[in-house]
Amino acid sequence: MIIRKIDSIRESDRTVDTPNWSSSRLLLKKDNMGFSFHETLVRAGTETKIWYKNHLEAVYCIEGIGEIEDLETGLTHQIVPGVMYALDKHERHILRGKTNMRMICVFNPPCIGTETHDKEGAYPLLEVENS
Ligand code: 9YT
Repeated sequence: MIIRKIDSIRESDRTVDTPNWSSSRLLLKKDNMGFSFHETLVRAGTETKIWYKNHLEAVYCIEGIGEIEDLETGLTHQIVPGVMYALDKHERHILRGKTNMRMICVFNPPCIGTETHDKEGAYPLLEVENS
């Protein structure tokens, strides 16, 4: 069994910090669960264009208000606590934080630890565990 507290990883190499968001990765590939499990804090007033072409992601909002614009359909969905979205078709999207938001995110295949968005808004498929 794995027990891990968010406070113990916020200042560690399991946390990736960017101007728009910070992601603390509670479970990574090396934890051998078949997925990675993150707490993502999205900052108020930010807009992030994302395309997880190599991953599936499910996101569950537990705090804050924002929206996701699906660039495949042109539809925009409000994100509030209790709303989940799943990018089951690798949809390109824009995530906007109206307030600070706290989201729980699951990635398949699992992240290995250091991934941050490339110029397409994607994470590469990394093979080597480096954290
Ligand atoms: C919601 C979202 O995709 N934000 C970017 C960070 C990502 N969730 C992560 O790596 O935890």
